[in-house]
Amino acid sequence: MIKLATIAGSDASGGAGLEADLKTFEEYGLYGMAAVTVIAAMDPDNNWAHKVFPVSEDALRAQLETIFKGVGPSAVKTGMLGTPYALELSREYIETYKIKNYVLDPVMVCKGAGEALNPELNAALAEKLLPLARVVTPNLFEAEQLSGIKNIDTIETMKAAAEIIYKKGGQNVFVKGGAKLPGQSKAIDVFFDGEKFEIVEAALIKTKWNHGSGCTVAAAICAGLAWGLSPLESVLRAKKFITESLAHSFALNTWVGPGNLSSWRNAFGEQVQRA
Ligand code: PXL
Repeated sequence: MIKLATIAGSDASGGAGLEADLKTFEEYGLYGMAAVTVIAAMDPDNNWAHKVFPVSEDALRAQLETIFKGVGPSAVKTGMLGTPYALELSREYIETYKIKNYVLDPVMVCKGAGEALNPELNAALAEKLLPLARVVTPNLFEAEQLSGIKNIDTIETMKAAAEIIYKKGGQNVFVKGGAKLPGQSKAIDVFFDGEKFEIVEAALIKTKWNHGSGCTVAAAICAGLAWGLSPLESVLRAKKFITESLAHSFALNTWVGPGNLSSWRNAFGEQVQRA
C-alpha cells in the first residue's frame, strides 16, 4: 500500500482542507495520513464567516513524529498552515525525511475569509517551502503573491508568473486559472517545468459549488506522484479528477458546496485508474 500524508487545516464542513485530501487519496486507492495545523469552523449565524483555531506546536510536532518517523509517507502535501511554526515544522520534516514528492498548495485565502489569511506567512512560504516543492499549485491570487505580478488575468501573465515562481525554487509550477481567467470558454491552467509551458484545458464547469477544489487538485497531484507518474501526468490526471468532481458538485447550504469526489467511481465503476 502506498502511504501519503497531508499537513493541512481541518475544514469542519468537510469540503476542503485535510478532509478533501483524505477523500482524494482514497479515491486514488492510496492510504492517507493527516497532521492537523489549524481547525477551520464556519459560523452559520454570521454568513458562514470562517474562524481558524491553530493547533499547538507540540501537538503538531507529535503528529509529524507519528507520520514521518512512525510510518514514512512516500509523498506529502501541505495545505493551510496558518502559523509560522506550522511552516517551520513542515519544512523540518520534509527536509529531514528527504521527501521528494512534496506538493505545496500555497493556501493564502479561503472562501469566506476574504483577505489573505496571514500575509506575513506568504513571504516565508516562498522562501522556505517553495524550494522543496516538486509541484506548487497557486491559484491566480496566490500566483500574484508569489511572483509579485499585480494582475494575472491572461495566459501570458500566468506564464510570466510561473517562470518567476520556478526561479524561486518550485521544480514544477501549476498556475490554476480554472474558471477564474476572464474571457475564456474553457477552464485554463498553465504548467511549467522550467523548460516547457503546457496549457492545460478542460471543460468549464459553471458551478458555485466548488469549495475545496484547490485542496483536491493538490491532493490528486500528490497521489499521482506517489503512483510514480511524472509531474505533468499527475497534473493532467488531477485535472480530469476535479472536472468530473465539479460536474457533480452539490450544495451543503446556501453558502457553500463541494465537488463530488466519488463521481469518478460512479461514472466509471472504479477508482481512479493509474493508466
Ligand atoms: O479552500 C481553502 C481551504 C484550505 N484549508 C482549509 C479550509 C479552506 C477553506 O475553507 O477551511 C482547512
